Amino acid sequence: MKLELYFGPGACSFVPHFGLEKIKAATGQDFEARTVKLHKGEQRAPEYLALNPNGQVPLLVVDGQPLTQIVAICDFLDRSFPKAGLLPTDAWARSKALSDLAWFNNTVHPTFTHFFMPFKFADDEASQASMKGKSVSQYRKLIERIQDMVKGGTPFLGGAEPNLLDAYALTLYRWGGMTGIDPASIPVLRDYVDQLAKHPAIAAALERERIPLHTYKPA
Ligand SMILES: N[C@@H](CCC(=O)N[C@@H](CS)C(=O)NCC(=O)O)C(=O)O
Repeated sequence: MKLELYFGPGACSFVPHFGLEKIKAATGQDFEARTVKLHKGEQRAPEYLALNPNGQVPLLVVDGQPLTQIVAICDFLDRSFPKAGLLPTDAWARSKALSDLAWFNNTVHPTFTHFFMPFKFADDEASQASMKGKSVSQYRKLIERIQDMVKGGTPFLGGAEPNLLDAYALTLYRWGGMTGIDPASIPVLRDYVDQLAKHPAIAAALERERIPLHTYKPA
């Protein structure tokens, strides 16, 4: 199978990126990683839009066929490579994990988007500033809920080994630093992320994307 992942460094595409690294380690199935420079607008280039009309990452091209949306990509990777341990195998536990993955994707993630790209939602500066302020406080509450989820992990959301949920939690933690969330105020999540970063598949994806784990800069 030929797998090509289009990713933006530090973006939500980190989730399938981790998944593909874990698949490679578990099965030997390789993938090609193609960088999309989001800050340069490469996601809006005609050739890219032909593959993904949403103009976003991630995009997984499987034997020439494009697949978009994190939840669908994760489901495909897990079903195709069950030995990689990307999601639980038990039907109920798998659906619960997909439920959390969907919540990360359709609630936590868009809250950050309102902070990071307010211009997508309003034209005037006052509305954008107001939206950014509101989304920061909302995002903190959501990150605290993720910290609560992590408290129940053993030691990861995926159990003894990190799974796709852990890769998304790490991504959302990194974004939290950009919104001004001091890691010292979420010590359980910070320590969990530090542990997570030691896992070979997480470490490999962080290295290829050349991104720091902690993004918080005191004002
Ligand atoms: N629901 C989409 C969300 C994808 C998304 O928001 N991607 C962001 C990066 S995290 C992106 O490509 N943004 C660039 C843009 O919108 O111009 C998915 O699951 O794939």
